[in-house]
Amino acid sequence: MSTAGKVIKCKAAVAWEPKKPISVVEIEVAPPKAHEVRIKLVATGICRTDDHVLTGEIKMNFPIILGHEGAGIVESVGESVTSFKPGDKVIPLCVPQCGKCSVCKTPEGNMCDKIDFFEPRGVMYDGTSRFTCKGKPVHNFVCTSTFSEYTVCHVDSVAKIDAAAPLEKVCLIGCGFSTGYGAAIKTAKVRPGSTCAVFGLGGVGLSVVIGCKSAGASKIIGIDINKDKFPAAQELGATECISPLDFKKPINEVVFDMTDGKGVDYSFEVIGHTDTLIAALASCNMNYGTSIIVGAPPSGTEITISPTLVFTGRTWKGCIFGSLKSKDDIPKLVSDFMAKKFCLDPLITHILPFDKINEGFELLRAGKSIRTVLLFGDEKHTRK
Ligand code: COD
Ligand code: ZN
Ligand code: ZN
Repeated sequence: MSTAGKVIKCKAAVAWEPKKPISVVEIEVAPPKAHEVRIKLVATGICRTDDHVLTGEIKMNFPIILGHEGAGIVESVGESVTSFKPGDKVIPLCVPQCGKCSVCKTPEGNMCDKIDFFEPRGVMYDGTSRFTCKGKPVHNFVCTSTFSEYTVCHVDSVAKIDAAAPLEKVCLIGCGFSTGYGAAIKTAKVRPGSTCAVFGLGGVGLSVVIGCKSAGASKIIGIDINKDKFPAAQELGATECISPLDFKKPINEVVFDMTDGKGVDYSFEVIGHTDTLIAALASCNMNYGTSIIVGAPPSGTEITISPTLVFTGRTWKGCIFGSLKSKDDIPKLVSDFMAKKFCLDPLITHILPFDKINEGFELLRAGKSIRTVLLFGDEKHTRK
């Protein structure tokens, strides 16, 4: 029986307030309005940014349904939707691409005016939510909310992807993979034969490593305080891995020692700490090095640096979502994945049924997982 046009009752993970576990409860998902699509999620990853909302480091409106790294199938479409139809495989976009604002019209820009991250409202563009729990509205998260069996997205926040794509893998292209890979390929534009240092080897940092390697970097130094991350980093292309805890001298000096006193061509900060931001900047060549801020530092933090660090010629830049134009670039990345240009398996350390979402967060907090993928539905749930 068709569910189009009807309210769907389904399971979702609702975060009621910061610093509390999320609970899987029954919610109501309203039908999509004009220019919106309702999506049945098949899989979703858990990203550190979801955890940052739960810890209160990133401020959002509660109650909220988090999750922004999902993939699913269109269940129904609202009025005036012509570019999607029921049955299409899609990835919700945490960074939208409306195609009309000045940023979307700028070739290099990707922070579309419709982004709901910096001054979040947690509702659809018309100011209302499609989620309720026992009749009370629940906020959405960055226009995606993938921790729900069904979600509703505006067409500007969804990309249609290859019908043959395995959703339980390409869900990572919805955030972690693209954020890191894009930072290397699009933000830094890593050159063949160059040297790179990647600070932080979580799912996003490892995706930076994949990007550096596919761009032809000759030396990729992986840096993390958790040595359990090193085998995956080496499998993906890191030529050396080091822990700052093993050295008495500052880690940027160690990086200089490892590059004949030159510093790397490109450094990436993929942790979101102010001290490692400065260490990453100081690790790249003082004249022609580029340092990329990938990790979002906690709201309200400030740093002080010597201007000489940049004055001598270094470039310091940041990126959201790897500078990718989401609606244009996500389908292309899925096609590249299908063409085996990169592999996502090493990033997926755990697969759990959706109900075990809190276990997935515990694995992330304990540093035991790179990515946990939560599966909705009846697929075989196995921990890798
Ligand atoms: N020195 C070295 N390594 C460290 C240190 C340190 N002082 N502290 C922590 N680490 C390591 C941890 O051991 C861990 O391996 C890694 O850093 C961080 O990895 P995760 O698994 O916690 O996090 P990721 O990889 O999922 O994401 C990290 C980001 C910082 C990139 C993420 O939280 C973020 O800020 N994203 C915002 C950027 C963006 O564009 N987002 C788009 C939508 S989310
Ligand atoms: Zn736009
Ligand atoms: Zn994310």
